Amino acid sequence: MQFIDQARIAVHAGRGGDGIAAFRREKYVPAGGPSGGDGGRGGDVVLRADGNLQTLLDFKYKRQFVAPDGRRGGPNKATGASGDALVIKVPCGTEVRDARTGILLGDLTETGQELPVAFGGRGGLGNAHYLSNRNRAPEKFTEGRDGEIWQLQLELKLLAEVGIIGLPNAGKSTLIAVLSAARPKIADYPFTTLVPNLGVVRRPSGDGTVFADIPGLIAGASQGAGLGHDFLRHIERTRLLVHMVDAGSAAPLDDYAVVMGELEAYGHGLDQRPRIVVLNKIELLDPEALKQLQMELAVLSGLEVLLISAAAAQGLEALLAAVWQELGIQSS
Ligand SMILES: Nc1nc2c(ncn2[C@@H]2O[C@H](COP(=O)(O)OP(=O)(O)OP(=O)(O)O)[C@@H](O)[C@H]2O)c(=O)[nH]1
Ligand SMILES: [Mg+2]
Repeated sequence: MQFIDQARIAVHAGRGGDGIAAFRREKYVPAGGPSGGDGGRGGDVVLRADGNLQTLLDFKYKRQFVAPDGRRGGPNKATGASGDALVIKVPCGTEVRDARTGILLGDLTETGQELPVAFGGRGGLGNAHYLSNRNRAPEKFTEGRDGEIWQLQLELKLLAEVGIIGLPNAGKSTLIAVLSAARPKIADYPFTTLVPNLGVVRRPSGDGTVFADIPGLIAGASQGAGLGHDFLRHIERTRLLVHMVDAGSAAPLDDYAVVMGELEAYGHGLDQRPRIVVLNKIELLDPEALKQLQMELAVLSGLEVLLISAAAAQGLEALLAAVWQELGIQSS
């Protein structure tokens, strides 16, 4: 399932260092010649694809990137140090456009691939450059040039890694709303969600993982009933499913079985996909009944059953810890 993550950033390459005017002063040399060195180049700004990043989340917080300036020239024709290139890491698959014209500047697909996006200014020339037969003692030098400044539009087609599935009204949209910045419609009737909602959930490490809230599955979905097939196709590309069961439903175990039946009927290995089973709306049951239900569902699913209340934001830390563990992402 794809969804576009976007960010707009400004990149400033470094300014070139100024050239200087200086003259040699040496013992026994009567008239020292011009010896002012050139300024160093300003640092470039370079984007580099990094396979450890999944989203453009970090660019929501930092949008300005400034590479260091070149240093001034020195005496004795010493050239100033160049500014180091500023390397900005982006996820693989990031498309880079000039924000003003929309022109595609590059597409960073492979880890390590680089795209220079702003060139540092040239250093100025020191007066040593202006020595001529007519002028044996030039005072002239030039200033460094400004580095380039660009506004860039970054775009990334996100793949949902985690799919939230369950019957209509289980609370899937409520969960993605409480975990991410996504604001899907939530309502007390089935089929509120008609197209998948995606949300970026921050990992312990700071980057994000994309969760998808899939429209409710019902019996016959694998044959196209309800919102049907299309959504099962979306789930195919996720790495992990969070299977959500409404604890307040009349028959939660049947609800679970219906969804599993549809995953099996659809095929493509969906029923083998790593899964986390979650009972939602736990505050609707008294503790005894809840414990009983949790045990029965664990037996039926053969998996540990986590307890949450999406609406009351309960049990979410344990759920996320389980998600990171399943995805092989280090917690802290
Ligand atoms: N009591 C209680 N109600 C909840 C909880 N989570 C969600 N709900 C309610 O359950 C109803 C359905 O929630 P949604 O998030 O829209 O459910 P959904 O699974 O996305 O439903 P569809 O989009 O129709 O498939 C809403 O009225 C929510 O407020 C919870 O933890 N406790
Ligand atoms: Mg929904």
